[in-house]
Amino acid sequence: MRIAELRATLAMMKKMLVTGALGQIGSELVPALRERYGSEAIVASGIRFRPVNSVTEGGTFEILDCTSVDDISAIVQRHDVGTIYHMAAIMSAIGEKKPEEAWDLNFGAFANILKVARQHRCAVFFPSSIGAFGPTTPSQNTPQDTLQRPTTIYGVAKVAGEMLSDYYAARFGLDTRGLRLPGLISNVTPPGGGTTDYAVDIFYQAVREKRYACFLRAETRLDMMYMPDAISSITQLMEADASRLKHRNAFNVTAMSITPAELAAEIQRYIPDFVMDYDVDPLRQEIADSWPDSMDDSAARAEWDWSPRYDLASMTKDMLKKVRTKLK
Ligand code: AKB
Repeated sequence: MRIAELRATLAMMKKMLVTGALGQIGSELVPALRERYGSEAIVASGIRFRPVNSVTEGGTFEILDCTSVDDISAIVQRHDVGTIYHMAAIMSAIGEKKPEEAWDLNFGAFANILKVARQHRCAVFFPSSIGAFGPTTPSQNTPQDTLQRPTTIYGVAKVAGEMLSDYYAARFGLDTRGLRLPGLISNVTPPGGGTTDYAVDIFYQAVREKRYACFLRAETRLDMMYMPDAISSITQLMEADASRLKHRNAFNVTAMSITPAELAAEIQRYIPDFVMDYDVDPLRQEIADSWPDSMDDSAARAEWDWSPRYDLASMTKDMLKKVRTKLK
């Protein structure tokens, strides 16, 4: 076995820590990682409270406040962690209501993660976002490498996180990788305080009430992705051959570029009497208007073979099926 292969195997044997494991992505990432690598290989963590659910009961779960370097370091040492998936974050709309807190968590806690990762030579996954772009970014087919001057604290922290990740990779040889995720559509854990959350809420309201008041205007176009694709994109990137990666932080990834009106029309194919109203929230509309309409994800496709499975039609069909079962 060559030294590089031996190192890779040893790295694989170390554990994987997921922060923010009870959040929208974490609560689906943890079961997927347990399934893929074995539940003994995964350490899920969340701040402060421990509800009884599949994440807390299906394997190791630790209470972890990522604003403390010492606490992160203790868990990394105790469990012999080799990879950190840092999912703890405050979403864009909530971030505008408490910007200092959002900065401390979305950037400060991530800087702590990198510090600990450097000490213990951990690989790191960073979830950046379409929020890392701003009103001066080209909004159609947004290039991988382009102008990034976001106008939200969420976006400022994402750009800073992307840059600090690349700095640790270049300066300290750390294996940091990241994705610019679009709005995520899921049926396990509801999102909270995001600008793209309408694309989840609409399904619950369509099934329950056959009516939904959307907080974005009908024609607001944004990139979206179904959660199973988001989970695959994360594991695929982290397993990608490092020698093929020209970029690291962070890859544009998308699965569909849709408007509220288009999503409503797709839902009406299954629920013909579904009615969409619009009750626009000026804050979230302003944020959405500053984000791209559609990202170019060709770098991800070329460097690690990214390709989504779900489009608008297949995502809508599956979401309605799962939400109907859940609400029965
Ligand atoms: C949000 O709307 O804040 C998030 C995101 C696109 O990063 N879902």
